[in-house]
Amino acid sequence: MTTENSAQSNTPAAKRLDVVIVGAGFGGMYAVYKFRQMGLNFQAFELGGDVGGVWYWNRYPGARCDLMSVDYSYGFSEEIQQEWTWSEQFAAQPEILAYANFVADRLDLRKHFKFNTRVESAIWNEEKRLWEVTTDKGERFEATYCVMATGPLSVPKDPEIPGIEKFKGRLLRAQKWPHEPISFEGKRVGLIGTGSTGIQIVQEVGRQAGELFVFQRTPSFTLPMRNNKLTPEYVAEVKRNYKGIREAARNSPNGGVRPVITRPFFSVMEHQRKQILEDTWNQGGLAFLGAFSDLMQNEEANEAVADFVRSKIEEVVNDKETAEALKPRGYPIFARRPCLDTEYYETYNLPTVHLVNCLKEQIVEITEKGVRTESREIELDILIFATGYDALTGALRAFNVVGRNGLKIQDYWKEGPQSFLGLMMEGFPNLFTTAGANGPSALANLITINEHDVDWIAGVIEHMKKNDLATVEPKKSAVKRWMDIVHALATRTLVSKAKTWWTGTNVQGKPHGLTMFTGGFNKYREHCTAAADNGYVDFSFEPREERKAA
Ligand code: N01
Repeated sequence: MTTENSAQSNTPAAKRLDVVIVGAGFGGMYAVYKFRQMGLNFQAFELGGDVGGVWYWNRYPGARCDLMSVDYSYGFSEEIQQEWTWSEQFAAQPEILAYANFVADRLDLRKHFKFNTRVESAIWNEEKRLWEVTTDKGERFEATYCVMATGPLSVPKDPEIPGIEKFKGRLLRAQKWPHEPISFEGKRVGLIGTGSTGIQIVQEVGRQAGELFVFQRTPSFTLPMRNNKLTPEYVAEVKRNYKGIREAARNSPNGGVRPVITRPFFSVMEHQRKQILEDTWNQGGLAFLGAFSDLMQNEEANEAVADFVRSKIEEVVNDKETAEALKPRGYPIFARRPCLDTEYYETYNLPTVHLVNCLKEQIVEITEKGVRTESREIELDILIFATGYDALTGALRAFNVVGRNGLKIQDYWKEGPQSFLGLMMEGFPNLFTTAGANGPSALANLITINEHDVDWIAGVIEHMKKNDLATVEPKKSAVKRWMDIVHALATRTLVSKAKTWWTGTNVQGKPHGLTMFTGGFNKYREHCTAAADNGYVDFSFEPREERKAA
């Protein structure tokens, strides 16, 4: 199908499509593949210059995924998983981006994307029962369906510190890192932010820079990654067993293969607890996170584990004051996303690496020369922001998404994101989100979630085609029921007790609260499967015929 509309004016004619897809991360790429298999007429858009999503943008030194590479990869294609070989247990950004490119080439996906293109608005046209989509290139599209594969972490957030524009040195943002190599040699470098991103930068740049000043407000808990190269024997074994590995991932709470421990903390004796913590700490990776079953419910157990990690910091960091400042306190361990590091704490033993404890010495402003705190001005050649994202809701709220009766997404989400299953919203017919704000989202493997969500969306589209249906949207009652589940589960976990992007507290003026589904990916999948298997009773559909007759 091609053009119609406005032949005479300057406004370009809208191209008619079945589906518009926004985003070329792992969700958008798989959507393109899936919809092409289904024979749909679609167009995909991406603001970046190529595929990869967050891995396209986040090229900062040390960027690495802390899910195992064999898990953090597509399961839908036997060819892809047999042909691609991971080199490390935890892959670094260049390898993950190379993987995204490999998939795009192998499946010939790139031709379906318009890159360097921002979708500016998606507005529901009630009369035509279509989404009207415009881009910053002045193009217009009309699509039956919209799939927003915009990702939970795609809108970077600068710190709320005055004077950023005054800085005369080089300002770098981790989430929009330049494509050319940056030399830190002999430079005075400042870094603001000590979440997963900041931690990865410290351990890398700390070893390169003339001097590194780490401006830390809230210390994070971080665990040893103990990364290793994958041997050919291990790779061969994995490739033989991918079918089982993917099946296990789809049935696991985190969407990856990790043993699920049922042992509560206080069910074993104190010396055994200590031994288990030591063993899992030495094992590395996410083993420590899964040492006991009740760490996110039992505050006393959580505090004991937090104490164990604090004792490890003390063992490693030579300077007592620095060690003390690095010890996280005042929130449960794992309530901020745990990081996996490689000699992060050891970096602070270098004479050139300095921790600036912003809880004692607040940042006042950014100046021409560097950063001014309450007690001094620190002169810098390079200043890096690793200050996180307007996460989960930021991407959709950043453009003009307008549903039925002029309902804006910003208004619908005024009190926080709401949806049915994180996939669809009442009042926004035929619009889907992948890895949405009310699904397991950032709490599980995002590739597993994205594949699942695209498959589920494809199921709805097939159902509508088969039954000659024009629109779908969840019923108000279904949205309410889902959000009740999400909120009830949120009260049972200690995750709600920290100020993080998970709870929206990192962005001024954003509604606070844990809106992700904390019941685990496997349970989420059960809910989604049931919503389809029960004949989509939680959705309202409009038949194609009815409107024709009216
Ligand atoms: O962002 P964050 P991130 N003055 O929001 C600080 C994924 N990820 O980019 O907590 C001083 O966690 C802020 O301090 P505070 C992963 O899901 C994965 O690091 O507000 N500091 C905090 O320390 C992760 O959770 C991987 O007190 C200021 C930091 O900036 C998510 O991305 C790697 C400040 C922001 O931390 C986001 O992580 C990297 C100010 N004015 C990222 N404003 C892996 O897979 C903010 N901060 C390994």
